[in-house]
Amino acid sequence: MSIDALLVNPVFLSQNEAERELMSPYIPLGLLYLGAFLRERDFQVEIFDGTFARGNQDFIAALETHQPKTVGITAVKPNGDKVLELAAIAKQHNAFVVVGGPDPTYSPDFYLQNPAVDLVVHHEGELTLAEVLDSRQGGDQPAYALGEMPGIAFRDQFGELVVNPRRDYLLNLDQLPTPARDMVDIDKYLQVWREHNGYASLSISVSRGCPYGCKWCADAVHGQDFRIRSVESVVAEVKSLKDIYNIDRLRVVDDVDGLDAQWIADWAAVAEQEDAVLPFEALYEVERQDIPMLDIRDSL
Ligand code: B12
Ligand code: SF4
Repeated sequence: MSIDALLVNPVFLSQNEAERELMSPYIPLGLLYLGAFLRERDFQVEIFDGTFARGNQDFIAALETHQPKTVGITAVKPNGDKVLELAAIAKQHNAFVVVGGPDPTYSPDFYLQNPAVDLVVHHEGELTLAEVLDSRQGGDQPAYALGEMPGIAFRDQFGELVVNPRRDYLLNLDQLPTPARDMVDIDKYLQVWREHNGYASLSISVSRGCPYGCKWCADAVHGQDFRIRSVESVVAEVKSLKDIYNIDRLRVVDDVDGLDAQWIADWAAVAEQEDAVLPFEALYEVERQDIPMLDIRDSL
């Protein structure tokens, strides 16, 4: 059976000594958001997670099993070459190859210089990837046929790089489905965390965007428009992570947290009411002197 899309996490513990030394593998949350969003729109979608795979042979087996029309690979800078290696394998299996995530957002040219990559999706990915899959249904057209669709980059008929403007950010994050954690082997992640760190942690995203605009990071994937989920939706997700996976800690993977002290206070209050309290770690803007989050966290 040929599925619509295979989403790929190119981080292989088996091939990455630095990650093996840490042994704190994080689920590919961006892909799990994309997976949930596509599934909700009735696309047939699977995830190939390199984390516990033996090597490229497992990726090839996934391509042969699923015969995906589109392969979508997520990329950060240190994985760039690995992403291109997997893209070439996917291309040999006749897939339309899309690359997305932080590094293709910064450097679409690095990926599109390689003929194995058909398309870059830059910035927030849910709406753009769904629209790409929709537009390509029933056809084998080249990437440039997608024309002026926002949020993409491709090579035109003459091989020149075209980067379309980004798509507007999603304003109401509560409209997004919960990340499809069932699409990866969560039990294995938790087992590794417990064995190597003595506790089990899973990641969660509470907000998107960061208003600070530090020079080296000014064009972050989720932009400068800070958007935050409702306290209720976050508490419901944490409660389900606690109940289903029995985790000990949370890693909040937002660009920046603690901007809105009232939101943090409300989160703490509702979490206590709903028995959804867990220790967490998060990123905070380094020059801010007020740290309301730490007081509240300590009081839990
Ligand atoms: C949390 C975090 C971590 C955590 C957890 C990472 C993880 N694997 O979950 C830890 C601490 C482990 C970490 C490690 C590293 N990180 Co980090 N991290 C982040 C942070 C703050 C949030 C990432 C996140 O989960 N966001 C939430 C999810 C929902 O968003 P997302 O992943 O971006 O996915 C969306 C879009 O990007 C897009 N998308 C993503 N993939 C794909 C794929 C396709 C096909 C499509 C269509 C779309 C798409 O759609 C998604 C939904 O909208 C970002 C900052 C940022 N703004 O991106 C830095 C960031 C990604 N990290 C960065 C770096 C450099 C690293 C390290 C290399 C650091 C180091 N030197 O070791 C390592 C690499 C780890 C690895 N092996 O991959 C850089 C990457 C820069 C670059 N040019 O690539 C960033 C952007 C920080 C920065 N501003 O410099 N990181
Ligand atoms: S505070 Fe962090 S996420 Fe925000 S712009 Fe600066 S480095 Fe980027």
